[in-house]
Amino acid sequence: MTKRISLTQYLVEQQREHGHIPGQLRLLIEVVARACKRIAIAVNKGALGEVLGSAGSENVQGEVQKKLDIISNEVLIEANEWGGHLAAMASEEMDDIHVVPNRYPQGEYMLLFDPLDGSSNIDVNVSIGTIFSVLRKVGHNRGVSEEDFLQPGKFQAAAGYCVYGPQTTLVLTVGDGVAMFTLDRETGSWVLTSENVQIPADTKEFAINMSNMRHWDTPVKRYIDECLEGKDGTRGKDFNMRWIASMVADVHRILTRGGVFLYPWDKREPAKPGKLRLMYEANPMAFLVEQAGGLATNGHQRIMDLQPTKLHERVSVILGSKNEVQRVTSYHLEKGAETPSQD
Ligand code: P6P
Repeated sequence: MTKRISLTQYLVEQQREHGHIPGQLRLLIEVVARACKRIAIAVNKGALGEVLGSAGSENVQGEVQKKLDIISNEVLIEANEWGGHLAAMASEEMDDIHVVPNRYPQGEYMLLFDPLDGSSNIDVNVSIGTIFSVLRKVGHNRGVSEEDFLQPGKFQAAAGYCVYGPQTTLVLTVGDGVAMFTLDRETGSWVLTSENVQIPADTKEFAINMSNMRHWDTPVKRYIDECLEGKDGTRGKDFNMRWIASMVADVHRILTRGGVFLYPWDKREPAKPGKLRLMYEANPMAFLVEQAGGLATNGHQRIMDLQPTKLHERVSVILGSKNEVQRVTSYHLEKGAETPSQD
């Protein structure tokens, strides 16, 4: 039974025992966690809070922004600007990076986030979430540019998400395993409810948007066909399918009970390597999944080894139970790199 301690106590004890959560990183995580509580309150209001529906604008991806996308983005920016722990921020909802204003001290870290992932689910009351990634600032001058963010995911100092579902749960790694904290609404505290999370190496559950089947590359088609053949086919077992169309919710299920998640390159837009964004979706989720014993590749190589070239670049994502990700990746490698691996 996991000892029921607060997020603060967990971070203090992790620093005391392992020494890799410096003060500024602990402050960053606590500020992000507090911001997620505020986002949860806005999300939970739903129609009562006049926060549903479209904001009537588009983000850098050309996607219609929901009101809650913008609210969540503003909550994270305002919460993190003044603390002295950050040099700059980047968000799915902002074209350019947001450098900490000169009226505040700059810190050692840079924060990237998808403030509210799964927006298409907001108005239909399905789980959504906030995804965040923490990088260390390179160099020690005050100037920060977009290029400073373009670090492979393996250099992340921390990563996590908050899923706004039946429970509000914060999932976090600082490079020493994965811990989960459930929001106690009576006290307003994040309470440790799971640590050293481990993804089973095998699974009977895959997550992919089946409506794109006719557009898939052959390695993905081969893998899913084998799953659908069930116990009479080459896999010798039946599979189940889940697709919530909210990456945070699908990844949370995989961290909790195993599975494999695929959002691969497909032929709809051949020049695009995938739909999901490398810097603030794939990299943080890959960090969490690997810390929980799983794998995360783009079909050809480890996602966290990819050298980013653009802040909002997209990537093909295959992540989850180790043995399944290895199988899908081997099918891609057998076929050769026909599809672009990066933007
Ligand atoms: P589709 C949500 O918009 C998102 O970015 C991820 O959270 C999710 O996994 C994916 O897109 C869903 O995409 O094409 O199935 O709607």
